[in-house]
Amino acid sequence: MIVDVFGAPSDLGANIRGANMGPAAIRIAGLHEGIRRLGHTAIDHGDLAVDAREQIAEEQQKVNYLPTIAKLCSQLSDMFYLSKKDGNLPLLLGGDHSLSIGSIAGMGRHAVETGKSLGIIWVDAHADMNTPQSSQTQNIHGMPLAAILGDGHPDLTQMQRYPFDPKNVALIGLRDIDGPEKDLIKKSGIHFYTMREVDEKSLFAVIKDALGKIKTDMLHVSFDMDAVDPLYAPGVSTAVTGGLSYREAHLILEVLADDGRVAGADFMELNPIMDHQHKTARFCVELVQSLMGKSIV
Ligand SMILES: [Mn+2]
Repeated sequence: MIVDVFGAPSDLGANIRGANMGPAAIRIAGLHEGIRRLGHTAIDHGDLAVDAREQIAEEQQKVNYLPTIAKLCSQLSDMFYLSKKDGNLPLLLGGDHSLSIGSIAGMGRHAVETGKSLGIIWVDAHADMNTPQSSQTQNIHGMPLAAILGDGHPDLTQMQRYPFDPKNVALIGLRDIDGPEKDLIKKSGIHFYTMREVDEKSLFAVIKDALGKIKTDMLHVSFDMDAVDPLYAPGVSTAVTGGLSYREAHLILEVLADDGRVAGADFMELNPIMDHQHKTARFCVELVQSLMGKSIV
């Protein structure tokens, strides 16, 4: 398998800074060796060119950097689309989670052109289902899943060519949801699994349930590092206690690898400023390896 690696060094979707350094930290933690050790080929396409926040602050602060985020997402959409056209596995290194609007738009474009169906497994402590109407902060990294499903800033929703069926979308790891967002999730028709479900039924039961319900040809996995408990992944912008354990995080990706339908992936929100001695970046590389077929024996 050929893995196309794309770095998106932007934290413009968040108000806490630092996720823009995520791609570098993941590479330094040994991403490429990790992929190659599994027998795959890693081709690094480098980082998107992202303006410094200070360069664009004055004109774009008021609109939460929407024009720049939309431009980056549209570039990522092209990159993911072309990677799929080559028959490869595109892998996005974040960067804040707003950038998944772009990677998934590219996956959707590929799905439309090839007539294949596409589902999403979104692993996250948060729902990322806010809309410009519901959001208290207006941070765009709180809105990507809603935008992907068609509700959000037109600059972000218009690039989605694939009409996602909410029944083909699963959110796993939830434990921190804004008040108005609760209603949006319930009304959306997506499958969602909170940490309570993970505790009650086991992570294995939860991911198997989601994969049983989502019967699409392809899956895109969007993994927010904050889904993992801060004990194992302290290097994120918005840490929430009570998350996935070390093994639960691996297991979800191991089961996805066995499933065989994963066609694209994002690993998002790694914030090296918050990290302890590179721990979260190294864990991120381990998780990428699990998704790419690394097994214990
Ligand atoms: Mn997220």
